[in-house]
Amino acid sequence: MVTQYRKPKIGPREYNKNKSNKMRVTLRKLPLLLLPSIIGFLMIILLVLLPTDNFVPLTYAPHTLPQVAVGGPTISNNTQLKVELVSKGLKAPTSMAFLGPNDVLVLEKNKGNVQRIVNGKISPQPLLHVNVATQVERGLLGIAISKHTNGPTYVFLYYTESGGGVGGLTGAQPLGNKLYRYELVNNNQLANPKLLLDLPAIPADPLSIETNHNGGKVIIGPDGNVYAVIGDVGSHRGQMENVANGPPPDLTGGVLRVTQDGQAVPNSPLGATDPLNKYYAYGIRNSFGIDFDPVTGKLWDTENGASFGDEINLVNSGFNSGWVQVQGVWKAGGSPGPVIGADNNNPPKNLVTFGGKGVYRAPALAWNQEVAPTALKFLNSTKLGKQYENDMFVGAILNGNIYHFKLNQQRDGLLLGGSIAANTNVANTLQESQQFVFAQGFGGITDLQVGPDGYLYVLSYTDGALYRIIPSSTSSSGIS
Ligand SMILES: [Ca+2]
Repeated sequence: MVTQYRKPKIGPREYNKNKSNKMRVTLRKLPLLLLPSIIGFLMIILLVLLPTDNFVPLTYAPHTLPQVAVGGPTISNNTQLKVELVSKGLKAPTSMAFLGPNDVLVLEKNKGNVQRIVNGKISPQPLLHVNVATQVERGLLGIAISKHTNGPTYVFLYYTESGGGVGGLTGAQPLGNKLYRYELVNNNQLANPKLLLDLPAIPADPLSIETNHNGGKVIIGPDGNVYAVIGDVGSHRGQMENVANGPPPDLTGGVLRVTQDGQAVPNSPLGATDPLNKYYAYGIRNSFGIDFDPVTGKLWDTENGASFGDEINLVNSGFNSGWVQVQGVWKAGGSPGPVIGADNNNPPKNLVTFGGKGVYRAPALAWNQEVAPTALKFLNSTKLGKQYENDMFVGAILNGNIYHFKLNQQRDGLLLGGSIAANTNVANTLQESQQFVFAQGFGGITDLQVGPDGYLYVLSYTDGALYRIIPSSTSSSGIS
């Protein structure tokens, strides 16, 4: 995904198409000196036209996103499996978490609603509404659930809390990216919000139009702690982004970890001072996907580069992904620089290491051409066939694909083979990663989860739909 707006891509597809011809004719007649201000004005107009509560944006990130395939999404190379629609009618869904069998909570990015879908039907009233800032990647973004036997059921929500407007140029700045813990009360209400993390939501330059890189995925670790990922939040450039003489740790650019009460976890990898003690990993430009390997208990993430350098990473405790100095395996910049980040034994120079505690690791897979990976999920189930058990599935927002990867025997890397493995785990072309496409045709993917039924659930963004992947032999559940 891009660091700065790419003007031709930020508006809805129709808007760009209608405007482009007229713009070309008009612009030719104008003095070149006026161009910057005209372009600036057009960007403001486009921003004003961006997400509102009544409009499903095609711009989760500043890109044009895919529509669902005609005839629906399909499985690529396995006739034993099929895609089934579970529910539709969601607006810009971002994340989901299961309360129980056929009972799932889904977040709507711009409406700020926590919707509950029971047996395929969206409940008449949302379980909760929160006021969110909505521009570009801001919104209601992440959810995780933790049930306690004979105790409370906690629902953790990550969202960009509104400051009274949609933020940025069209209203008040957001109050922050917030991680709250709610309690499910009487099985029909989210109550008793407790603020666990109060994170930046305003760009490094408050007047900047960058409202991206808010991260937002939340997960409960095998240790019972809460993990949340946040990006550089509109180009913050501090120590957590590997700028040694930049601002001190500011809760941007990393995977954060706290207890379910919001406290730092003892023996944190990078240091004991607050807020460094809330970091589990850092050097992350932006991420829309984290999950724990059910076999090793280790964390993995997806990360988004700009126009190049999307990544899948094993995230050890103290992991440094290398941003802002390296993205993918390349020196970061407007285009791929020299390869400086492909060798774990020879990491990029001049990274911030916090006295050697932070450790760079090369991506398990880096894409040269962007797919914008989002959700990452290990299928801890045999319901789709023994051959997929505990394998990694990764969704993408730009092409609506689900990629399927097998891990190596040590489960610290991916079995990539061929030209990718030979080239330091880099897919230089999209064709090279095509062999890993497991399913396609979704309207951009924002989340993948394994249901209590052991099937793989897929949240599709532009068509506002929830699908699941089931054996072809399974009769339709009648859910729609
Ligand atoms: Ca990296």
